[in-house]
Amino acid sequence: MSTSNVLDTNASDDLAAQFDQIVADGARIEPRDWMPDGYRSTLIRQIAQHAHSEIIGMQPEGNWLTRAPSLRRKAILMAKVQDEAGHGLYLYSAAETLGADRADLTGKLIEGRQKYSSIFNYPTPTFADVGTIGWLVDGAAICNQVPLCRTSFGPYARAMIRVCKEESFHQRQGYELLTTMMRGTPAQRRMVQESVDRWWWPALMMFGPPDDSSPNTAQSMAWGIKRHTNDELRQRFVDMSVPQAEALGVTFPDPDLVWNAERGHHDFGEPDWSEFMEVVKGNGATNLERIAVRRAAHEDGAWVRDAATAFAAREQEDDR
Ligand code: FAQ
Repeated sequence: MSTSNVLDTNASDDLAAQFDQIVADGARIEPRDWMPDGYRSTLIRQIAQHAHSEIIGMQPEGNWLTRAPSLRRKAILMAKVQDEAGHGLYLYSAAETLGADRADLTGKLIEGRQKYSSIFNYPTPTFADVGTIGWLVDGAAICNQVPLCRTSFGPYARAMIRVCKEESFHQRQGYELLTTMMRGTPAQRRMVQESVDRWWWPALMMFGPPDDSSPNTAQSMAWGIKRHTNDELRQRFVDMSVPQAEALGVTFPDPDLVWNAERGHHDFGEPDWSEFMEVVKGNGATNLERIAVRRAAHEDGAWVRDAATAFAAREQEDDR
């Protein structure tokens, strides 16, 4: 081995040791720091999937913007859907600090080469779904994302702090909407229960496959990207949701859901993982529609991107 190769090996050993120490200390890796290629690509995969979910996640509730039952509900819903767009933007920016290109990520989403959360491939046929998404979908998102405020990559952790604050408001508005409907007519109460029946199992699937069939969890935990496993967070979500359902006056569609005093947790049934796999493969009820809407929005926005690029080029020209 030549002298320069020995020096290179020693230098990269030092960098890897520094990286391991930062992770072991629970401190943050920043974009300028050395990181293993697998750490970078895992983060780009997860952050991109997360960003795509926020953007595609505007559609199911956005479906109700033109038909919200009052001005107050419309204003709340509009603010929530706009917040999700903002979350997508923070996340794409975090991915860019890792060297990813935003246009490339958008292209991969539209071409079906990158995933987004399974939960957004279910339809929203009633206004109660707006409340249920806020309560259960944002509730599951919070459960998953609060630990990500301590994830080992600095820009992702910092983005999550703001996202979680906004998601808490989203969850409360959903729960408040459902509480109002539960105080309404028998038909409104039935609408809430029917909506909860449709969203409960898909919400549990948001946490990802069971730990024994999750290929990424072990390495992501070792790198401090994930702080808890998929099953740990799913259990936390079930335990959190049961008393909220009781207070609301609805039930979950799971005959196996029961308090287990010995474990200090609720036991619950197994989600239909074959349904999950089908949805993730693109065969859910609304996958095609979601991507078609996203593609159309991207194409309709081409003139804005062209104008912004032309303006930036002109500014540079003027500066010379
Ligand atoms: N849907 O090995 P794991 C929101 C994929 S919240 C689709 O366990 P990992 C807020 C996974 O990518 C929703 N695919 O993977 C909102 C992997 O595939 P790959 C977004 C899923 O990454 C509310 C494969 O299965 N939140 O948007 C799903 O360690 C209301 C094996 O899985 C986040 O993205 C799924 N549910 O753990 C917006 C949170 N689960 O890439 C609007 C950040 C797994 O190897 C309205 N992400 N897969 O081919 C995470 O915490 C993690 O990525 C997990 C998955 C936990 C989702």
